[in-house]
Amino acid sequence: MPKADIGLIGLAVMGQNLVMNMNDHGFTVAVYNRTTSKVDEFLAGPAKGSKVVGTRSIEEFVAALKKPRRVMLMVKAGEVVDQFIAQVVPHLEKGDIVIDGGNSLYTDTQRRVEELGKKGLLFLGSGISGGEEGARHGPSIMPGGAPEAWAAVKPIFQAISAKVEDGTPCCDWVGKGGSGHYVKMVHNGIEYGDIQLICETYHLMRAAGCSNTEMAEIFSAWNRSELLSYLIEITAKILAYKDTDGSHLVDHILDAAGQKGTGKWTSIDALELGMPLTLISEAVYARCLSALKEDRVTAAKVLPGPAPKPLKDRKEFVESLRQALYASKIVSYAQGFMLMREASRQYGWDLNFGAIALMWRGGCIIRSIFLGDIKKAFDRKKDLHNLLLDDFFKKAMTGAQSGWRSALARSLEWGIPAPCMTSALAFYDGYRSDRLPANLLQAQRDYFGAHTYERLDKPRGQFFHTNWTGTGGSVSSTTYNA
Ligand code: NBP
Repeated sequence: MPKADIGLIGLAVMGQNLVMNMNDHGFTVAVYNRTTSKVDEFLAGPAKGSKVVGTRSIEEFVAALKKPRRVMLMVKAGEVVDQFIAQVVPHLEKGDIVIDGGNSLYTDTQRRVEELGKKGLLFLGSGISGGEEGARHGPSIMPGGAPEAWAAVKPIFQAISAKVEDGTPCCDWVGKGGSGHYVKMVHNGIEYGDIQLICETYHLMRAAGCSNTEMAEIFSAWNRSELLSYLIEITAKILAYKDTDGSHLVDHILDAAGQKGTGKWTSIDALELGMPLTLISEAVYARCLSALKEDRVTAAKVLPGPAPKPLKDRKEFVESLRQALYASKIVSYAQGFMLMREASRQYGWDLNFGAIALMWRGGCIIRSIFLGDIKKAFDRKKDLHNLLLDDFFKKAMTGAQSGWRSALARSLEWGIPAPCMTSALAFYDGYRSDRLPANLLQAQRDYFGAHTYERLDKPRGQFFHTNWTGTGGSVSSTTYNA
């Protein structure tokens, strides 16, 4: 007799913890894993004494599920997801649901929703964030795909997800197609930005002579301000953490960053959509540059640059860094929401931005008090065009601006790179400029390639070409934007 409410394939760190979370909330979960010995280890270990049903073949796994069957995959993204879909689908019936909870590329999800849809099956691509602890005690869950599947999955997902203070789950319906994985992808991109901003702050504080212990205290204090967030909290703990010999562990860690691709995907999609996602892209490049450790060690011996100078007032500098971090973070989120707004428009998803801010408010790696402020901004104005134009954030930017500029002036003077903070300020100054030098740029394009230009004194959409040299023709190139 089938008895499991849901089945989960993939018993690595995320899968195991999600299963135990579902079990704690009263759901019976059937599990399967390619290496079936892991099923036995799980049943004898973390799942001992639980209602979890272990299975050792796909047939046994599917047979253990109540109808409509809910099959969740928590496996390595990419081909492995397609392989498991191919194995499971022959055993499913119309109306059954397949959920991919891994970090899949949203275009793959889009394709899978369509392919399974043709077979009468409902596919969901659901981003899940919060790492091991989130999976176990309440992650942020971002489901999208076949809308008909949502009602059958909602009770389980909302029960196991994180909750904000008033009990609202950090899980809501995102939208059609690949939108759930898209929103998770942007979440990860924003995470790249947040992490890099904190690292730049740390780099500048260290250059100013702050010790690890002082920095741990500063980040702890900031975690009681508008910067309160999971990433600031763990940064304080990391900076205070001592190795077995009593020295600070952070000083022994190699400065070469890893990455698994979601930041890069976000930047690539921003380029595709023509959105200026400068901060997240800089964060991806900062990881790439850090990974060139050997090159940097060589260059450090050869290339000259300035050195940090002693400060008269370190406290004031630390305060300016706090402002730089806060203002840059606002720009990063403004850019992230700009990207999702454009994606929603171009891909036809009708995303609910307030709901997305709420989903990220708890459970996930970027959880913060700040996301509550973003939610409030979208509550004030559902179709808010840009976060920077909301009164709360406008005021915050005004308050943080002088510190932001002076902190970055120091970074330039001292030769300490702060690519994300600097690009954030360049974006801010560009976004608030009613005139940029693109008039000259358009003239250059028209000069060398007859690419045409629009005029300030003529309606938009009317294009002109000038025979700049007197020797060119009057034929212009076709006008389009890639
Ligand atoms: P992994 O991403 O390490 O995947 C492990 C699972 O994939 C195991 O069940 C493994 O089976 C299976 N697998 C692999 Br690897 N190669 C396979 C193959 N060729 N054929 C069949 N199965 C294969 O686990 P995870 O870290 O728990 O993450 C699961 C998903 O969730 C991923 O998409 C990940 O990106 C995403 N995610 C992870 C985190 C996190 O903090 N780790 C957070 C949020 C989302 P085996 O046991 O037989 O090798």
